[in-house]
Amino acid sequence: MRTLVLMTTVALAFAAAAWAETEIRIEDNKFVPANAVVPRGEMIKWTNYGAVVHTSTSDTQIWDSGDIRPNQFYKRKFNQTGTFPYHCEYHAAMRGTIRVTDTPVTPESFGRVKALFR
Ligand SMILES: [Cu+2]
Repeated sequence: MRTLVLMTTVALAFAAAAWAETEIRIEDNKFVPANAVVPRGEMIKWTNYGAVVHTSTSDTQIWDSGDIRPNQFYKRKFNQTGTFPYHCEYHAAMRGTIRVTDTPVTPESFGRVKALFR
C-alpha cells in the first residue's frame, strides 16, 4: 500500500512538473504566443525555432536571456503575479507579454507534492 501511494505521488509529481512548464516559440521574427497567460510559479521556456539569434529581454530589466541561438532555449520561472512585457534585443518588432495570474490551487498543490521529495 505504501508503495502504491509513493508511486502515485511520483506520477503526480511528474505530471505536475510537466504541466508547470509553458513553451513560447521564438520564430523569425515573432514570439508565439506573443501574449501568454500562466499561473504563478510557472516555468516559461523560450525555444528558438528560427534561423537567427534572438533574445527574451524584459522591458523592465527583470530578466535578459542573452543570445538564444537557433535550437537553443532559455527558461525562467515566474513566481510573481503581474504583467511582464518583453522584447528581442535584435528585432524591435518582436514584442511579447507574460501575464502571471494568481491561481492558488495548482501551484500550491504542486508545491505540496514537491515538498514530499525535499
Ligand atoms: Cu529577434
